[in-house]
Amino acid sequence: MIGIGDGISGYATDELYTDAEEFFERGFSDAKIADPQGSRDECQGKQGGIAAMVLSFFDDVTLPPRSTWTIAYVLFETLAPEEGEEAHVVLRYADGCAHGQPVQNSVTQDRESVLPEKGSMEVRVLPAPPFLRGDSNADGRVDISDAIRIFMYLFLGADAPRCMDAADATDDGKLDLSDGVRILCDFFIPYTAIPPPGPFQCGHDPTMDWLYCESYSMCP
Ligand SMILES: [Ca+2]
Ligand SMILES: [Ca+2]
Repeated sequence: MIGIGDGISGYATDELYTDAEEFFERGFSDAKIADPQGSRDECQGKQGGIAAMVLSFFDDVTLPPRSTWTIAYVLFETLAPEEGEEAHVVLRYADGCAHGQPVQNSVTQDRESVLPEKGSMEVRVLPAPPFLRGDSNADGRVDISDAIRIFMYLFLGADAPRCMDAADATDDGKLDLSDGVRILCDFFIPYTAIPPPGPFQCGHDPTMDWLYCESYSMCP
C-alpha cells in the first residue's frame, strides 16, 4: 500500500504497469486505488494505492537478477496550485493501512516473505504552463517545423521537447510518429483537428497522462 499525503484529489488510473509481465506463468496481478482505513494516523484521511503480483501459482518462477525491475506504476492526480505558488505532497509506503485486511508491504523471495526497504518522497507540485498543442519546438506557431522537431527527437537523437504535452499532437499520452503525422495532416486534410487546447489558443492539457510540460514560454 502506498500511503498518500494530503492534497491528492483523485487518480488517473488503477491499472498495473509492469515490465515483469513476460514472466507471468498463470499468475495474478492487480492494482487498485483505495481510501486506506485503519487506526494508524498515517492511514487516516489519505488516499492510497494497492498493487499485488504473483508471477505463478503453479510453477517456480522468479525474476532474473538485474539492477532494477519496475513492478508497478500508479499514477495520482492532485490539484495544481495557483500561479506563483507551489504545493507539496508526500508519497510513502505505509504498512498496516486497511482496505479489507490490513496491508503489509512484502516481497516473497525463495518462498519466504521479506520486508522491503521502504522509501518516501516529497513531491513539489508547480502550476503547469499553458501551451499550444503541436508546438513541439516552442516558437509560438504550429507548422511543419514542429513535425520535423518530433521526428528529430524520435529518430535522430535530438533532445526531448521541453513541453511534451505540446508535442503530443494527438493527446494520447505518448510521443510517437503519429504526433508528427497529425501535425502534417492538420495542414492538408480536413477534420483532423489537433485536440484541445489546439494549435491557436493557449490552454492547459484537459487530459491527464504520463507526459508533462516542463516549460513553455510562448503563452502568457
Ligand atoms: Ca512551432
Ligand atoms: Ca501522441
